[in-house]
Amino acid sequence: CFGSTVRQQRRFPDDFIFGAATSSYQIEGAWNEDGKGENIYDYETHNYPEGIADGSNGDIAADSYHNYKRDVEMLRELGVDAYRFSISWARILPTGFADEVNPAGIAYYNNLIDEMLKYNIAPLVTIYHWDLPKTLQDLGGFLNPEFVDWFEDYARVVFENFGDRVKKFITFNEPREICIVTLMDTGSDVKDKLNSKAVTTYLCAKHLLVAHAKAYKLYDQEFRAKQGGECGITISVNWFGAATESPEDIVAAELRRQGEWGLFAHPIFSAEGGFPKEFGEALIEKNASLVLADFTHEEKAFIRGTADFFGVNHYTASLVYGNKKQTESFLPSIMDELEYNYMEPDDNWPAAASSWLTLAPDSIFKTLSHLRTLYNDPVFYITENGWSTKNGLDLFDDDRVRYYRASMESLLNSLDAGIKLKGYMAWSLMDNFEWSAGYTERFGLYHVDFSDPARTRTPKKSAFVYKHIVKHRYVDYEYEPDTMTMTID
Ligand code: GBH
Repeated sequence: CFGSTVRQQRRFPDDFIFGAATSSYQIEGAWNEDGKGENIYDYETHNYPEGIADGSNGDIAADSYHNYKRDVEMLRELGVDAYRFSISWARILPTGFADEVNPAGIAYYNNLIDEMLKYNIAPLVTIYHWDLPKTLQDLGGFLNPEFVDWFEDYARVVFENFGDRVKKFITFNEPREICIVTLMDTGSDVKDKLNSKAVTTYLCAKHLLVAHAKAYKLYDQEFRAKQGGECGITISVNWFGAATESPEDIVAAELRRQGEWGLFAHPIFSAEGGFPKEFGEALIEKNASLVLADFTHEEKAFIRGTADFFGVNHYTASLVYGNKKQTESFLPSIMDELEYNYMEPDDNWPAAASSWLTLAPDSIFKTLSHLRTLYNDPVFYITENGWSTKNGLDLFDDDRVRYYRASMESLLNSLDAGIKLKGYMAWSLMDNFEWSAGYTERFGLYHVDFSDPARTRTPKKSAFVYKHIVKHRYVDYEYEPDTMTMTID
């Protein structure tokens, strides 16, 4: 019953949006060109290179600042409908503040957007994908209550300049990673500031969510009528399943889900708003940090319902064991407080180059079904999903092909179940600076030669397979590219 003929009958609807994703710091380079300001990753990688696996940085990265036309050409080769990229805050607002706009920065994104629109490729713009202006970090970053206004001012500049052509905005990429994980393994300043105590996690979450809601309302009230687009947020939602049917495992898995993503999803998407209830209770028993950072009634109401869609970055899954404590805590603050239970992937799940990434069965479907029930059937986009291989010329990336095909089946399962899933963005269009892994882990559909000043991009086998799926709207397991030369159809 696993025959390819059976699977081939399942097709993606014509209006399902396929795309690919990147983020500014990971691809752009040109870190100090044409008036761009310094951001926290410039600062971190320059001052604490030991925190990056290969001591590298994003100074040049894939040099997309100079290669954006080639990037759009790659999107045309793939035949995708959309491209998700992010705006570098310090490139358009070098001081972080909106009173000084950098025309060269605005011009770069205008050129990129116009180039995409020439070929009917829709921009999906992430307003913030981790590269905070250093000036704002020096003022406390997300922990400063003023952050909400800095972000609203920045969002206004983005809507004003690009909203005539951009119809989908994502305020933040992965609040969990911003408030809990950011740079945690670089031994850095930013990490120490953000993670020294659990309370900072909750304060960060609170300010981030209020900032998101402010930007959403700004769009809704001042831009939507004339620009006609949508605004949402992207949260990293991996699947955390109970290891067994035992009550301990079930309770532990639920607590884990709420601590991993409920903290950020619940305030926006739940009917009651605020931090997840059980999670709050568990913490309040421990200490007062959540209480200190909890929302006021007004804030709860202000944040609730502020998303036209739910962007989900989904990569993997873990099994949670209620009877085993996590010995070494990966996320220092929040995990210690909650005494999170142990979790690990199933031994049988294939492992990627990244330690945290395995191919888990049908995990997109499991995740979306769960979210759909919890949050009253929202519109979803998968805004990231992808597989890492080790540094090297991995052009025949059959393990990435296997991962993408499995994801496609899980998307189809979600569509069959009636989940309002509108699109899928592969991470990533091309190899890029993989944060603390530097260039040692590669997620691209296109290989990038980082030793070549031209940063030549070469399609991998997965690019051909993805292109075939996008074009024919089904997964053909027999398909093999007959040449590794890409064309634009
Ligand atoms: C996404 O995060 C990011 O949005 C994107 O920028 C990134 O390139 C992509 O995933 C691939 O990583 O190495 O054990 O310290 C996904 C969530 C959270 C996964 C942090 C990696 C670090 C685990 N990420 N996590 S570890």
